[in-house]
Amino acid sequence: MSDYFANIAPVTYGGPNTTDPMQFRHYNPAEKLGDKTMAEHLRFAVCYWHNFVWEGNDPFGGQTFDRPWFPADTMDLARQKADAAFDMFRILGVPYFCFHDHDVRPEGGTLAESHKRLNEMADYFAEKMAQGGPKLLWGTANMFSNRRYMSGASTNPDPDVFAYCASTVKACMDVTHRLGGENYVLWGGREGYETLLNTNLERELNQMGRFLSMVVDYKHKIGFKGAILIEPKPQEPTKHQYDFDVATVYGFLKRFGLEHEVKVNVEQGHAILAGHSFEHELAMARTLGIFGSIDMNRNDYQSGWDTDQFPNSPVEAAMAYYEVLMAGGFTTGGTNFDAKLRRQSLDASDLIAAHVGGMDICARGLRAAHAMIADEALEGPRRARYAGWESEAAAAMLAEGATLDGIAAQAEAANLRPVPVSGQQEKLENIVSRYI
Ligand code: XLS
Ligand code: NI
Ligand code: NI
Repeated sequence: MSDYFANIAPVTYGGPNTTDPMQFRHYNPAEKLGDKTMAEHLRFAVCYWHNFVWEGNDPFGGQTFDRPWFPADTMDLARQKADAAFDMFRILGVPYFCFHDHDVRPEGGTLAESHKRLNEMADYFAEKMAQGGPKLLWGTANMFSNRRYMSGASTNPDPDVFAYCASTVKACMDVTHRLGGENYVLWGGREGYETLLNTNLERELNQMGRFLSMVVDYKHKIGFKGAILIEPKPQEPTKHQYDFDVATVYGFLKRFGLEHEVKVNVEQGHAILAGHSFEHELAMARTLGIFGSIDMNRNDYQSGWDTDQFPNSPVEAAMAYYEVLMAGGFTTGGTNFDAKLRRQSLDASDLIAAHVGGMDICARGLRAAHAMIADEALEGPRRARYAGWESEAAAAMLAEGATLDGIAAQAEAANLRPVPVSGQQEKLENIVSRYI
């Protein structure tokens, strides 16, 4: 226990009319939607890094937050940080959390010392998890903050960095496995480049492919049953990130024969930076068979960088959960809040209220999505739009044996004059609004 959240009671469901900012209005964990409860559908996770590590700095100014465990450079402070974190998990009643190695332990003077500290913190977590604390949705390695990674992690020109990364990822996978983690995430971090003038793009891609193949081999070697997830992001920190978006990642996985081994963790803010909507990225992942998990946040539409704000749009959440449900819902994945406060939100209660609001937005979105699917509110019109393809003649055009010149001959003989049909976008948007 820490006293950081001492005056804050566990958050409960107050119903749609509550005006208490520390109560849920929409997230009612035990409420059933179809055959699952809201908690089972959403599988919320709180992230360690934005909440307990980030100090509120931006490019023009340093620390604004004043947390008792800062600067967290001793194991003692790391444990204080963990105490506060697990208190917050309990107050929010979230079933999962996520962390990087670097979030939870101060780096040691040697690799071995760093791993020893990570394992000590994992022991500390294990005790707390056994006392009813949340489970681990995913673990990951921070291979982007330290200057040793400035030219890449597995894509680094220096083979020593590649080897250092192997040791780091192995240690993080071991800890994730030991804590019963349900996924292991690799976000590309510095896997990209600033300028082609100094970059051998072909070599770097091959290094990254080899590294990922070895990660997959190691997963099987230790019997880790969770999913390996890549988290696409198009820019920031490097100008050209190799894991640009879902489609790019799929091409990469195909090239290295890993498309049945690795899935994606899709983040709303990253989708927007890639010039996509969140639902586009999720629909793409579902279609390609690599949908895994989501990082829930929202991005500023004007800024051009990853603002990691808490979600506040029920329409965007509805469209996202629509795709999650259409993909069959989460299996090992979940909803990780990869979201941070604004740097002026100084109070412990801001951390709680931000998550309460975010969880409510997701619950609202989920509820709308679930109802739209049950009523076929969108699938009905969508099916009608493609109904022409149900005729035998139309289906034959896509069947094995059909040829371009054969179809051309038929089209010419029938003297086809296709009649344009309304796409009805506004009517469909109105349907979505009705469900919110
Ligand atoms: C950064 C990413 C990062 C990953 C985990 O933009 O979102 O936080 O989720 O390394
Ligand atoms: Ni993320
Ligand atoms: Ni991000």
